[in-house]
Amino acid sequence: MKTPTVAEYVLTRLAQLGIDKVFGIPGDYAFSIDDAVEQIPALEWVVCANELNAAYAADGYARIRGAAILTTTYGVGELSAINGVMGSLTHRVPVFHLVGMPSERLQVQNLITHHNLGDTNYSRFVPISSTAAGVSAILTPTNCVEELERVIREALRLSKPAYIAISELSGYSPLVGTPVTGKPLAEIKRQQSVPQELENAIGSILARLEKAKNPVAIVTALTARYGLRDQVHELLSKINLPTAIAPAEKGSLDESIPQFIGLYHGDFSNPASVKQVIESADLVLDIGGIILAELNAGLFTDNLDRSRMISIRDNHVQIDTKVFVNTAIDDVLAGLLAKVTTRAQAVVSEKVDLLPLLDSGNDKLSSANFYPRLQRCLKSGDTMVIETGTCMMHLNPMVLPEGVGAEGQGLWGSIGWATPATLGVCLAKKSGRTWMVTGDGSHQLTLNEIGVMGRYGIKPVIFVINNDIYGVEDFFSERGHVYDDIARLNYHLLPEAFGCKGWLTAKVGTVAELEDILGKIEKHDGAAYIQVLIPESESQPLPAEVIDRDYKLRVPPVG
Ligand SMILES: Cc1ncc(C[n+]2csc(CCOP(=O)(O)OP(=O)(O)O)c2C)c(N)n1
Repeated sequence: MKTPTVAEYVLTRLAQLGIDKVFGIPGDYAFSIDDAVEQIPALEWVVCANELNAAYAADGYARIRGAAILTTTYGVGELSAINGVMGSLTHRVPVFHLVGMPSERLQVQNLITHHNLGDTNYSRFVPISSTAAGVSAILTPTNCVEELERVIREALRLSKPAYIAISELSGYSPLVGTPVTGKPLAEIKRQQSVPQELENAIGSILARLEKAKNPVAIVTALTARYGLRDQVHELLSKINLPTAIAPAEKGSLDESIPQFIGLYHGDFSNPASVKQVIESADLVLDIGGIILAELNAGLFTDNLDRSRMISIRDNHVQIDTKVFVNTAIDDVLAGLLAKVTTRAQAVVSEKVDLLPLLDSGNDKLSSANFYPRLQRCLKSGDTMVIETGTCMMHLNPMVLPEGVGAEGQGLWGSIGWATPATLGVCLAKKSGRTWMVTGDGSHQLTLNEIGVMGRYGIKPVIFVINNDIYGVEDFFSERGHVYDDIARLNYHLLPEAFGCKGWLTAKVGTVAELEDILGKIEKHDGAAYIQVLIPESESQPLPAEVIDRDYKLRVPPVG
């Protein structure tokens, strides 16, 4: 058998994880990687509109499949992707970022080439891209086998992106060493535990659970990142604790399970009773490790007593001031599942209900009448992709029907993420529809990915909430700034302009128009793209005292 080149080997090895798409943009320094993608039958190129979009698309794909491949070129390409890669780092999504660098021959001779700053500093970008990722390596023909195994192992262990730089010359060079054949991601044990710590952690959790009178649970997205959704559901059905999620964790749970009580979001919890249920519990079992960033904690209106919390994080468990380290989250969940005593069904005082269907006929569209109708369209197996902005504030508290997943980027919060992420989610899913809701301002950052969606024949259902402003910004400041006005586009004409074939498109302003198009979408086996007119006047500032409270925290008064 012919010895593979370094680039061929790296891509073959990554494909063995179960990855079948490569998102990116080619470039001359990356040709060895770009060519290898074309040559490996298990992989398909997805040529994105720009590198940032490609990073977002890879992030969306990896959220469904567990890992993704992104490829960009030296400097100009990798730097454009960084915001997206850091979003993956924040949300703990393993994306393998392959970057083609100038050849060592050029570097050694101190020749000045393009994508540098007119100098010969070829090590300028490596630290930047490495920091954005979390795990990194520069591969050569002789270190490739070992270094790649380390990078794969560490990226999966930490659930973080990896930066893999390969020079043009190294990429085309034959591999030195014995190739490794890896397992699919689902069969890999990603973290190991120290047995004694694990046993002690599980024992302590069980003892606390045993004593607790009114315990509750919080589940975070980290569990999904480690592929533990099913184990979490199984555990919850056994321990029967009333369970909430915080906004950034939307999609971590099937919201139809009987234990689900809603959104824990400080004073903005939904239903409002969730705040009281969670904060008055004598034990909060935090499965995944809640991150109390201000937007995840109701502008810091949370009041979680650490001494009453057990946090099961990726590789440690914290119970008040006791910390158990090297306890892999899958081992902790498996141990609990095996040993926990089944508790009686949790009493859930208030269930999150479907949103009420308001208005009819020629009534103008508003958030209050749009979201309830969208909610009723979702079916088991579907995924909702949620953009940061006003739509996220409506969609996070909206309960999802059985079997409906959700993906959002509420912690990193880089607007524009959702459109390319939808491309990635669609290409990763094997069944079910992908729905996406975005504000118009966010969509303008990355809407050129619509053309890519058309090219690859995916079938998302896209709603562009058109209020002609950066509306959510008004919640946190006064209304009427010129910098919150945006270009007014005829969004529903874009799919045609971008060459998308067979897309259902419409611009809707009344309830009747919305209901008509939703009926058509249900019957349509194809993509849909709907411009939804929502009045700008909905975007009113939050009450002054709420904003003030937030500002005081950010800028403490002097004296
Ligand atoms: C990349 C990036 N740039 C800027 C921001 C700041 N920002 C947060 S939300 C937002 C406006 C979103 O407006 P739009 O998508 O129109 O949604 P709306 O709230 O109006 O429904 C902006 C500019 C950000 N979060 N990310």
